Amino acid sequence: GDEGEEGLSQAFTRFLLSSGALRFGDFTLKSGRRSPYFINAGAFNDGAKIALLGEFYARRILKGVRDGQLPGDFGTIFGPAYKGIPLAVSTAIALSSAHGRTVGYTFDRKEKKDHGDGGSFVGAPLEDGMRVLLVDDVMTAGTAVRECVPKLKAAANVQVVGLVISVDRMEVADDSGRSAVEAVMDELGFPVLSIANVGQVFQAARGMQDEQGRPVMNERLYERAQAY
Ligand code: OMP
Repeated sequence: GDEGEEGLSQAFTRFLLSSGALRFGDFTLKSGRRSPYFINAGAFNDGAKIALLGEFYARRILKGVRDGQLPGDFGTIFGPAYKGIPLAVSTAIALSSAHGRTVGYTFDRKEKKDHGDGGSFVGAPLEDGMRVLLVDDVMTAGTAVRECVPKLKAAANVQVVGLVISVDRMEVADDSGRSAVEAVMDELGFPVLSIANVGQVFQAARGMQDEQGRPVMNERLYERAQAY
Protein backbone atom coordinates (compact mmCIF):
# COMPACT_ATOMS: atom_id res chain seq x y z
CA GLY A 1 0.00 0.00 0.00
CA ASP A 2 0.97 3.64 -0.10
CA GLU A 3 1.11 4.22 3.62
CA GLY A 4 2.66 7.37 5.01
CA GLU A 5 5.66 7.49 7.28
CA GLU A 6 3.33 7.38 10.28
CA GLY A 7 1.77 4.12 9.09
CA LEU A 8 5.11 2.42 8.50
CA SER A 9 6.65 3.44 11.84
CA GLN A 10 3.50 2.42 13.73
CA ALA A 11 3.32 -0.97 12.05
CA PHE A 12 7.01 -1.43 12.70
CA THR A 13 6.63 -0.58 16.40
CA ARG A 14 3.90 -3.21 16.68
CA PHE A 15 6.25 -5.69 15.03
CA LEU A 16 9.14 -4.74 17.38
CA LEU A 17 6.93 -5.36 20.39
CA SER A 18 5.26 -8.58 19.18
CA SER A 19 8.60 -10.14 18.27
CA GLY A 20 10.25 -9.16 21.56
CA ALA A 21 12.87 -7.03 19.78
CA LEU A 22 12.06 -3.91 21.82
CA ARG A 23 12.60 -4.21 25.56
CA PHE A 24 12.44 -1.77 28.43
CA GLY A 25 14.77 -2.07 31.43
CA ASP A 26 18.36 -1.15 32.21
CA PHE A 27 20.85 -1.87 29.41
CA THR A 28 24.50 -1.06 28.79
CA LEU A 29 25.17 -0.07 25.17
CA LYS A 30 28.22 -0.73 22.98
CA SER A 31 29.35 2.81 23.83
CA GLY A 32 29.11 2.12 27.59
CA ARG A 33 26.14 4.45 27.98
CA ARG A 34 23.21 3.09 29.98
CA SER A 35 19.81 3.08 28.35
CA PRO A 36 16.24 2.41 29.56
CA TYR A 37 15.45 0.51 26.34
CA PHE A 38 17.18 -1.78 23.86
CA ILE A 39 16.36 -2.98 20.36
CA ASN A 40 17.64 -6.45 19.56
CA ALA A 41 17.45 -7.36 15.88
CA GLY A 42 18.49 -10.89 16.91
CA ALA A 43 14.87 -11.39 18.01
CA PHE A 44 13.74 -11.65 14.36
CA ASN A 45 14.77 -15.28 14.46
CA ASP A 46 12.27 -17.30 12.48
CA GLY A 47 11.19 -17.46 8.86
CA ALA A 48 8.05 -15.40 9.29
CA LYS A 49 9.78 -12.63 11.26
CA ILE A 50 12.80 -12.28 9.01
CA ALA A 51 10.54 -12.24 5.93
CA LEU A 52 8.45 -9.47 7.45
CA LEU A 53 11.56 -7.56 8.50
CA GLY A 54 12.86 -7.70 4.92
CA GLU A 55 9.50 -6.38 3.73
CA PHE A 56 9.75 -3.38 6.10
CA TYR A 57 13.22 -2.57 4.76
CA ALA A 58 11.99 -2.98 1.18
CA ARG A 59 9.08 -0.59 1.79
CA ARG A 60 11.38 2.01 3.36
CA ILE A 61 13.78 1.74 0.43
CA LEU A 62 11.00 2.12 -2.14
CA LYS A 63 9.64 5.13 -0.27
CA GLY A 64 13.17 6.60 -0.33
CA VAL A 65 13.32 6.05 -4.09
CA ARG A 66 9.86 7.63 -4.59
CA ASP A 67 10.88 10.63 -2.46
CA GLY A 68 14.14 11.08 -4.38
CA GLN A 69 16.35 10.26 -1.36
CA LEU A 70 17.76 7.09 -2.98
CA PRO A 71 18.47 6.27 -6.62
CA GLY A 72 16.41 3.38 -7.95
CA ASP A 73 19.29 1.75 -9.81
CA PHE A 74 21.59 0.49 -7.06
CA GLY A 75 23.22 -2.84 -7.92
CA THR A 76 23.52 -4.54 -4.57
CA ILE A 77 22.43 -4.35 -0.94
CA PHE A 78 25.33 -4.67 1.46
CA GLY A 79 24.84 -5.92 5.02
CA PRO A 80 27.86 -5.95 7.36
CA ALA A 81 28.56 -9.24 9.17
CA TYR A 82 27.04 -10.69 11.19
CA LYS A 83 23.73 -9.00 11.88
CA GLY A 84 23.58 -7.25 8.52
CA ILE A 85 23.63 -10.55 6.62
CA PRO A 86 20.01 -11.66 7.12
CA LEU A 87 18.96 -8.03 6.64
CA ALA A 88 20.60 -7.79 3.21
CA VAL A 89 19.29 -11.20 2.14
CA SER A 90 15.73 -10.72 3.38
CA THR A 91 15.53 -7.22 1.90
CA ALA A 92 16.77 -8.44 -1.49
CA ILE A 93 14.20 -11.28 -1.39
CA ALA A 94 11.37 -8.88 -0.51
CA LEU A 95 12.33 -6.40 -3.25
CA SER A 96 12.34 -9.20 -5.80
CA SER A 97 9.39 -11.33 -4.73
CA ALA A 98 6.95 -8.65 -3.56
CA HIS A 99 8.04 -5.64 -5.61
CA GLY A 100 9.50 -7.06 -8.83
CA ARG A 101 12.89 -5.40 -8.38
CA THR A 102 15.83 -7.75 -8.45
CA VAL A 103 19.11 -6.46 -7.02
CA GLY A 104 22.12 -8.27 -5.57
CA TYR A 105 23.05 -8.83 -2.00
CA THR A 106 26.58 -8.77 -0.60
CA PHE A 107 28.14 -9.24 2.81
CA ASP A 108 31.62 -9.38 4.29
CA ARG A 109 33.45 -12.02 6.27
CA LYS A 110 34.73 -11.16 9.70
CA GLU A 111 37.60 -13.65 9.41
CA LYS A 112 40.23 -13.68 6.70
CA LYS A 113 39.86 -16.71 4.42
CA ASP A 114 42.94 -18.05 2.61
CA HIS A 115 41.59 -21.13 0.82
CA GLY A 116 38.91 -21.68 -1.82
CA ASP A 117 37.85 -18.39 -3.41
CA GLY A 118 39.94 -16.53 -0.82
CA GLY A 119 37.62 -13.52 -0.87
CA SER A 120 36.56 -11.35 2.02
CA PHE A 121 33.12 -10.72 0.48
CA VAL A 122 30.26 -13.08 -0.33
CA GLY A 123 27.38 -12.56 -2.75
CA ALA A 124 27.13 -10.15 -5.67
CA PRO A 125 30.72 -9.04 -6.43
CA LEU A 126 31.65 -5.41 -5.76
CA GLU A 127 32.76 -3.67 -8.94
CA ASP A 128 34.13 -0.25 -9.80
CA GLY A 129 31.31 2.24 -10.32
CA MET A 130 28.72 0.00 -8.69
CA ARG A 131 26.02 1.68 -6.60
CA VAL A 132 25.72 0.03 -3.21
CA LEU A 133 22.94 0.46 -0.67
CA LEU A 134 23.86 -0.36 2.95
CA VAL A 135 21.51 -1.90 5.49
CA ASP A 136 22.11 -2.22 9.21
CA ASP A 137 20.04 -2.77 12.33
CA VAL A 138 20.13 0.08 14.83
CA MET A 139 22.23 3.22 14.88
CA THR A 140 23.49 4.64 18.14
CA ALA A 141 26.83 6.39 17.53
CA GLY A 142 27.39 5.25 13.94
CA THR A 143 30.53 3.24 14.76
CA ALA A 144 29.49 0.26 12.65
CA VAL A 145 28.87 2.23 9.44
CA ARG A 146 32.11 4.21 9.81
CA GLU A 147 34.03 0.91 9.91
CA CYS A 148 32.15 -0.62 7.00
CA VAL A 149 32.50 2.09 4.33
CA PRO A 150 36.37 2.07 4.14
CA LYS A 151 36.28 -1.72 3.83
CA LEU A 152 33.95 -1.48 0.81
CA LYS A 153 36.00 1.29 -0.79
CA ALA A 154 39.15 -0.80 -0.42
CA ALA A 155 37.53 -3.64 -2.38
CA ALA A 156 36.33 -1.59 -5.37
CA ASN A 157 35.55 1.99 -6.32
CA VAL A 158 31.89 1.61 -5.37
CA GLN A 159 29.47 4.45 -4.74
CA VAL A 160 27.57 4.10 -1.48
CA VAL A 161 24.15 5.62 -2.16
CA GLY A 162 22.64 5.38 1.31
CA LEU A 163 22.13 3.47 4.51
CA VAL A 164 18.78 2.08 5.65
CA ILE A 165 18.42 1.14 9.32
CA SER A 166 15.51 -0.15 11.34
CA VAL A 167 15.65 2.32 14.23
CA ASP A 168 17.43 5.63 14.62
CA ARG A 169 18.03 5.97 18.38
CA MET A 170 18.47 9.76 17.86
CA GLU A 171 21.50 9.85 20.14
CA VAL A 172 23.43 13.13 20.31
CA ALA A 173 26.71 12.72 18.42
CA ASP A 174 28.97 15.43 19.84
CA ASP A 175 29.10 19.03 21.05
CA SER A 176 27.63 20.21 17.74
CA GLY A 177 24.21 19.06 18.92
CA ARG A 178 23.80 16.94 15.81
CA SER A 179 22.42 13.43 16.09
CA ALA A 180 24.64 10.48 15.15
CA VAL A 181 22.58 10.05 11.97
CA GLU A 182 23.11 13.71 10.99
CA ALA A 183 26.85 13.45 11.76
CA VAL A 184 27.18 10.32 9.59
CA MET A 185 25.29 11.98 6.72
CA ASP A 186 27.59 15.04 6.92
CA GLU A 187 30.78 12.98 7.15
CA LEU A 188 30.04 10.22 4.68
CA GLY A 189 27.86 12.19 2.25
CA PHE A 190 24.94 9.81 1.81
CA PRO A 191 21.44 9.70 3.32
CA VAL A 192 20.63 7.57 6.36
CA LEU A 193 16.98 6.48 6.35
CA SER A 194 15.27 4.69 9.22
CA ILE A 195 12.05 2.68 9.23
CA ALA A 196 11.29 4.48 12.49
CA ASN A 197 13.09 6.82 14.83
CA VAL A 198 12.88 6.27 18.54
CA GLY A 199 10.54 9.22 19.03
CA GLN A 200 8.03 7.59 16.68
CA VAL A 201 8.54 4.20 18.37
CA PHE A 202 7.85 5.58 21.87
CA GLN A 203 4.89 7.59 20.63
CA ALA A 204 3.35 4.53 19.00
CA ALA A 205 4.23 2.12 21.85
CA ARG A 206 2.59 4.43 24.38
CA GLY A 207 -0.82 3.74 22.86
CA MET A 208 -0.38 -0.04 22.54
CA GLN A 209 -1.29 -2.92 24.84
CA ASP A 210 0.24 -6.37 25.31
CA GLU A 211 -1.67 -9.67 24.98
CA GLN A 212 -2.94 -9.32 28.57
CA GLY A 213 -4.34 -5.90 27.71
CA ARG A 214 -1.75 -4.02 29.78
CA PRO A 215 -0.12 -0.91 28.32
CA VAL A 216 3.31 -1.84 26.96
CA MET A 217 4.67 1.48 28.13
CA ASN A 218 3.28 3.02 31.29
CA GLU A 219 3.67 6.74 31.98
CA ARG A 220 6.76 6.19 34.15
CA LEU A 221 8.51 4.25 31.40
CA TYR A 222 7.47 6.82 28.83
CA GLU A 223 8.88 9.66 30.92
CA ARG A 224 12.17 7.82 31.54
CA ALA A 225 12.49 7.09 27.84
CA GLN A 226 11.69 10.68 26.85
CA ALA A 227 14.19 12.02 29.38
CA TYR A 228 16.88 9.73 27.99
P1 OMP B 1 26.73 2.07 16.61
O1 OMP B 1 27.52 1.14 15.72
O2 OMP B 1 27.64 2.83 17.52
O3 OMP B 1 25.83 3.00 15.83
O4 OMP B 1 25.81 1.21 17.57
C1 OMP B 1 24.81 0.39 17.02
C2 OMP B 1 25.05 -1.04 17.41
O5 OMP B 1 24.89 -1.20 18.82
C3 OMP B 1 24.08 -2.00 16.82
O6 OMP B 1 24.51 -2.49 15.58
C4 OMP B 1 24.04 -3.11 17.89
O7 OMP B 1 25.16 -3.93 17.80
C5 OMP B 1 24.11 -2.33 19.18
N1 OMP B 1 22.79 -1.86 19.73
C6 OMP B 1 21.60 -2.49 19.40
O8 OMP B 1 21.55 -3.49 18.70
N2 OMP B 1 20.41 -1.98 19.86
C7 OMP B 1 20.32 -0.90 20.66
O9 OMP B 1 19.21 -0.49 21.04
C8 OMP B 1 21.53 -0.26 21.04
C9 OMP B 1 22.75 -0.76 20.61
C10 OMP B 1 23.97 -0.19 21.18
O10 OMP B 1 24.74 -0.95 21.83
O11 OMP B 1 24.13 1.04 21.08
